Amino acid sequence: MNHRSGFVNIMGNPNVGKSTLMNVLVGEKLSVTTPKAQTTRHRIMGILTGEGYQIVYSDTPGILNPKYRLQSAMMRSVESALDDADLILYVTDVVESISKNEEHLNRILSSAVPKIIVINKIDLSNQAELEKLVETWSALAPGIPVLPVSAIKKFNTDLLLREVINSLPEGPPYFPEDQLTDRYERFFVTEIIRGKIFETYQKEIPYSVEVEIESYTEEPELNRISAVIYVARDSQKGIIIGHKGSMLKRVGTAARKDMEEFLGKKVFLEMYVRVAREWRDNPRMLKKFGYL
Ligand SMILES: Nc1nc2c(ncn2[C@@H]2O[C@H](COP(=O)(O)OP(=O)(O)O)[C@@H](O)[C@H]2O)c(=O)[nH]1
Ligand SMILES: [Mg+2]
Repeated sequence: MNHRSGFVNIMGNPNVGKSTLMNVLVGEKLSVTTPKAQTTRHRIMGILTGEGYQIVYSDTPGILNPKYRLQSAMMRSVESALDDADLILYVTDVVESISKNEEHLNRILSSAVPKIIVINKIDLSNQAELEKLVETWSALAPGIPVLPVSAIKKFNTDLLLREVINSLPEGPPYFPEDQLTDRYERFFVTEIIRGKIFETYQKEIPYSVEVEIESYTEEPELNRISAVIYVARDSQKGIIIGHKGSMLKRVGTAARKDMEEFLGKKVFLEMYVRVAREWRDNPRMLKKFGYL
């Protein structure tokens, strides 16, 4: 068989498990996954090269109706994912309502790009419920394959991989075979911190935070990383830091551990908190953070 390659964009509503699924399909933890919606803000590529194929996955932010300029920028990256795909994995799960964001769903379903509908989280369902759900999706999207999986339990994910390969056009690899992603270490380091912030703080806080790496020095024994946590309001600064710095310390320790695992190297991590008032609506700041 000839070599197959292509761009596979993972789309769907927030929190259905898009990032978890991409990490499983690629076999690396590239994309931050948390129980909270809207963790993923950028498009992130995950490249899987195997015998006779190369798949370039893109994990995208979940579909939403924008409230901030930040979210409009996130939605533009979703839109662009519709244009440049050889295959779309439309991810849904066993709990979300099919009619959620119906308009976007219809746009995706009616686009000319080949698609696979992936019903994730089947570990939370039972056989009878699942059969009904598969039937409903098959009726809604005639001719489009519907595949139930569990990203967390890695159930049916090998089958999904086969389906993806078979759906790709013939073509040469786009990236060197050892390349895993289009992003640099710095990006993953900021994402690790953002992920820990999502896990540590409640309510609006994680959504008000952006992380920037101020300096990144690679020394033989360790990487020295200095990061700034930006918040949108003065009052949020104290919350991030916590009593005598306790919260920030917790974030730092957890983030450093993950970084060391990811980089296979010791890390010295410093973090500062700064206020960038209402940055989510500030075009200059959005540009600085790479959204515009
Ligand atoms: N039970 C179950 N939970 C899952 C599965 N896949 C993802 N999740 C959880 O769903 C939540 C959202 O996952 P995430 O990948 O961040 O979703 P995204 O917003 O679509 O990227 C996280 O808490 C995941 O652990 C699955 O197969 N089964
Ligand atoms: Mg995500």
